Amino acid sequence: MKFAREVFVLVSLACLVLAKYEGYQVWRITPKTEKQIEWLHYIEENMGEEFDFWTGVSKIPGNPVDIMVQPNRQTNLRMLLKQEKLDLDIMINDVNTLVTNQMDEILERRRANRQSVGTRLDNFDYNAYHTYEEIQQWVADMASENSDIIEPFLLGYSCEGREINGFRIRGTGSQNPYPKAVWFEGGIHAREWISPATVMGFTHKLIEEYRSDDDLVLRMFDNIDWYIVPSLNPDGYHYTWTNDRLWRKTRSKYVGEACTGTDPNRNWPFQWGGVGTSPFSCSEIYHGPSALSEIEVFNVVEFLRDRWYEGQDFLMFIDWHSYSQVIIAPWSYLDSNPRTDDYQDQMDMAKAMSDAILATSLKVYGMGAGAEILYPAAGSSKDFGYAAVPVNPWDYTSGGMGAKYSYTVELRDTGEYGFLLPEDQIQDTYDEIHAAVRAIGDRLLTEIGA
Ligand code: 0X9
Ligand code: ZN
Repeated sequence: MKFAREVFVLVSLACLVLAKYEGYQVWRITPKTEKQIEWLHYIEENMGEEFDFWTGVSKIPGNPVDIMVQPNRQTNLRMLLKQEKLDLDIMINDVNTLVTNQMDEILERRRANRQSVGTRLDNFDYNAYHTYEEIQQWVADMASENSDIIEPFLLGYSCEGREINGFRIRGTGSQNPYPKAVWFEGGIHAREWISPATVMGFTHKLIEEYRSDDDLVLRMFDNIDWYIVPSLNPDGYHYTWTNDRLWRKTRSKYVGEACTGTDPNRNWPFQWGGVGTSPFSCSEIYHGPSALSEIEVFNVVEFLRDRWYEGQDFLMFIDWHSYSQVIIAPWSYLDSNPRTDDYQDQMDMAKAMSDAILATSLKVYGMGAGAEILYPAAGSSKDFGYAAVPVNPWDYTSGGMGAKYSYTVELRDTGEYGFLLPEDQIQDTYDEIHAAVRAIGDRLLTEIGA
């Protein structure tokens, strides 16, 4: 009965999704001059409600910008682009058909054979996208099936009251009560479905390797604690399954504000509200009414500071996103000279990741400091991850976590499907990232002398 109701809800809501993007297209625009970049910035800042910038305007001439354009704005934007002497390539000709077909395929498979989209661990389908409830179940099942090395935790509740769940992996040979630690979070942006799917996929592979006595993974788990939260924005993620596949933000709504949702990747306390953020609630990069206004972000800060207070030192912080295939280091809040003091080490680590990816799948992942290779974005997670812990760790509104290796990683692809990455690319994505995580483990172990 429960399944029938679930299908009914999904089918009826898929119709909403179907209606929403009729006539929408994704255009790629490649500015070649500073002036064209400036103009695109102006459009992003002032017409962000009409045009959904799937990727931000990069500082580097020659880097493309992908914009989703609604049908009644296409003629107008074409004219403006012509005036600015900017060409366009149509990346996705029919967003609606892509969304609808993908959703139909998912629902059809569920209808035809529920087993094939396993919801319990023994038949969990890592090559399918899962609902938030299924992700939660996966977290619980992973913990109970691997209770010798996995300890689940409740990070807190989302704005709409959903539990946000994660777990810590610590090998049975761990000697230290407070080993060095790594933080991985997925799904902070709701529509980036490949993020939770990848986090679950590579985690599963690592656990299997641990069980088969893989030397590197044994050492990784015995010497480092791995904290993993696959889906950090459950309300937004749920909304992408039920109402709007391309929703990005949280689902909080503030009195007096016109629109719902804050960009959780502009809501972190370090340098909150600075360059590359918006004070307007309808913007996709709305920073929220105050730092940490989003309970989902607050939960992470509180949880990590608690661990730090207990004596745990975070070496790494990765926020998994999509898309563009790039490994992004701090700083993001500085408009110029954004390289940190640890830039070289951060790039060496990123290079090890991208080499491992290349060797696995031949996919190329770029790297660099956020505000140098892309665009500034104050109040983002990677700056929080890197910034030093303040003298008073209970002051959540200042500083960060002091993780030398703090990144945003943008997963596949480079724009063919963008946020609508087909399920048949999930496995290749988590396989290449699994290789990157092994490379991370290897380097971190060397760094701590283990
Ligand atoms: O804009 C973001 O929050 C991230 N991109 S996404 O398409 N996943 O939303 C990237 C943030 C990277 N940092 C900087 N650009 N500085
Ligand atoms: Zn993102």
